[in-house]
Amino acid sequence: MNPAPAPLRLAPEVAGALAAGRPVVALESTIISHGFPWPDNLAMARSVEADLRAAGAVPATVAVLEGRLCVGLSAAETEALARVRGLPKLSRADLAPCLATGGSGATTVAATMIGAHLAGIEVFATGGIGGVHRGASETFDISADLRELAQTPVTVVAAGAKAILDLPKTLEALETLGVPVIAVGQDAFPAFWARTSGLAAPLRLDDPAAIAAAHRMRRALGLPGGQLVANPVPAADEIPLDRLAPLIAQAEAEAREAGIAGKAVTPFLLARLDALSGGATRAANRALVRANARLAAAIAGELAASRPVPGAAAIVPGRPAS
Ligand code: PSU
Ligand code: MN
Repeated sequence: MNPAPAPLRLAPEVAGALAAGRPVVALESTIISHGFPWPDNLAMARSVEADLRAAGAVPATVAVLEGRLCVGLSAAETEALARVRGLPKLSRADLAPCLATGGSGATTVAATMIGAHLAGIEVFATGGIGGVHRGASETFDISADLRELAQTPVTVVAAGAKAILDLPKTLEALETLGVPVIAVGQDAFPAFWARTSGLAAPLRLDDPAAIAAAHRMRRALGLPGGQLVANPVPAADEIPLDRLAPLIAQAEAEAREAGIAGKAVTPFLLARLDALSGGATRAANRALVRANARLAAAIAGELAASRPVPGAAAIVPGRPAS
């Protein structure tokens, strides 16, 4: 028996752009519902969409609304998502049960990659991916985002992985999973609010065209999965690691004391750092998401420009003239 089609809903603007081969960039909804407080979350979502449009790409925010996997939201839907409290946070494991029961929820990096790929979108901009949490040898807390990057062919533009994580272990896990981790404009792996983690990035490509070519080459080789493009936070907005470190240590200690576990860990730590830094981490987070959107638009533009014209004959390798 053939499986039923996925309950996918593409916004008309997104469907039109994809059909015409114009650049489209996916955005996640967990960053709206769990990453920023109201009303900053709505302001952030609106500026990121505007940044994408200004750079010539169509924004496609992914979320589950009443049993449908939506790719592209109306302004009213984005606002409702930003206002509602206690929305489920959906990762790969949660997607099918939520859709099957007609539920609603916000998609993480992993679930957004799945929605983007089903819609035919190859580039996705966010803040920072999930990764291996500190203390993971005890808690086993490793984000499903890492495995998703290994299996779903979407290029994810992020400011590295969040500095609340164990970054050396996160890089090791990505290497094991065969995920290209590509720093942009520098050799170091960025640490979300800070431009550098002090760790070398495995790969570096400074040009959106080269990143797009590497994305295409992975497909040409028949390799599953995407790439992590690690774009450092703009220098004017960064919070250096030495200033962050004590705040992260305190937020972590509070999380342990409060018994925070599972999906609640990342939103708890982000909210505590926001308070402990007097809003500085939130301002840096907003700046880095916007920078990532601009880079993602450039990569999507390169992919669109290099896409074969619909209906054109496939290029066949020529025989040497005899
Ligand atoms: N980037 C941000 N803020 C966020 C997130 C990313 O700037 O809140 C979210 C993403 O949805 C990511 C999730 O997938 O945090 C990681 O959650 P976890 O550690 O539970 O996998
Ligand atoms: Mn987790």
